[in-house]
Amino acid sequence: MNAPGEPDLREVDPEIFGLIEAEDRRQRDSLRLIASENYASKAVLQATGTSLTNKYAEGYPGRRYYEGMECVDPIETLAIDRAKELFGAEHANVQPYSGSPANLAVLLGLCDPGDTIMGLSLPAGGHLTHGWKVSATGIYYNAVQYGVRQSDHRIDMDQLRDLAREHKPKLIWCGHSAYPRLLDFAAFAEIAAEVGAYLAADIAHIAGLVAGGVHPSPVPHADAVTTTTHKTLRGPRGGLILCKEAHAAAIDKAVFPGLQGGPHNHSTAAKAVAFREALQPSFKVYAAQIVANARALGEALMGRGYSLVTGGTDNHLLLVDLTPQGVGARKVARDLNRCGIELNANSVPFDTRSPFDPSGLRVGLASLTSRGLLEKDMPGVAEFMDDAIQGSIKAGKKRIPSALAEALGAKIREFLGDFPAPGL
Ligand code: DSN
Repeated sequence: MNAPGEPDLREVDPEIFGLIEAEDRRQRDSLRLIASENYASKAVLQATGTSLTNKYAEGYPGRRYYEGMECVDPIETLAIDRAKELFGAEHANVQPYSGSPANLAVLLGLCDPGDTIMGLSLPAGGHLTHGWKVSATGIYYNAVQYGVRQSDHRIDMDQLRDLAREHKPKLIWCGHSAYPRLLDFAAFAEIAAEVGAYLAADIAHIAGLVAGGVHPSPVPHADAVTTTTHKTLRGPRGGLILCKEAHAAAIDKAVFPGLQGGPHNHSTAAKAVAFREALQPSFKVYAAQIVANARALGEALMGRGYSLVTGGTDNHLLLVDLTPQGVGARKVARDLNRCGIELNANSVPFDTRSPFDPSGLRVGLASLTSRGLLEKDMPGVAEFMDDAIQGSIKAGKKRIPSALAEALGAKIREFLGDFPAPGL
């Protein structure tokens, strides 16, 4: 595909080439437990690195502002058709650059600035774009936040109903970035209908589980559904909006020209590939395995004395609460990274620590499941985590000792040797 004699990346920019190679190695050698990440397949990565990046395509298939759409139009149409088939949706917009622009587009399409919206608060496991005060969604809209119950850390549907009756929102968000239980979309829809609000579901974290049939789908219940395509869904970095046909024109207009310019066609192609992969029967097995692995890791960690928010999980993630250990999670997460265990510190519900050094560790199983790990492998993962957490706690304010971090890192590399990293 190169012009004759055209040098490749290694020659043009050895510095960037070297850093990309190092990142490949890091992803191969680490226990990747960040709940919002995954390994995209080789086919998805191949579609991403193509000539499609050179092409502008403002507009929608058949209605563009540029010429030369012979290939881009069918690519976007395939992505749309596959997204609709995968989720059983009436309409799909595959152009959002990621999840945050997708959420903003829903607000732009269905609400007016200043309207009241509701969402699960960030400390309770919600997302910035569901109306948190520092996000545009909390600045340009009157955001009311609901939470989880103190008693069991499950979403407080009674509080949601009371707040909805009091504030009469134009739109209610359901969805999360750190909540380990199933969402009852029908119950959300009932409350939204009672107060005349739109229901928008952000399934960024669980889209792969919904597509794989192991989490209920919001599509029959919600006016609009947004997702990223790169988490449990295993696609490229990107976003997607599904909606009822009645909202299709408003949503499309909000994405373009409301918020975005030309779609990223290389990402659209890679989304189409990922949707095709997710339509295969093997994806159902994969999605079920993610949940089985998360449950097995949760059991193994609880067996080692760790406390989990809500006492377990129904989805791909666990929130380990380090409050009983009396330590902040930030330093522990950094020490784990030094050992080759990659996760993030996260607030737990009613956290008494600051969001910069919260009490929780968020742990997701999509990436390890993509490498082929099964329930039987989870006690080993728990042991690595426990050794690193205990080493970090013992080191107090100091870094975990290098000798321990290196020894654990070597054991983890050997352990992962049996599980090839897709795409790399
Ligand atoms: N940043 C993503 C996450 O980690 O959950 C959500 O946007």
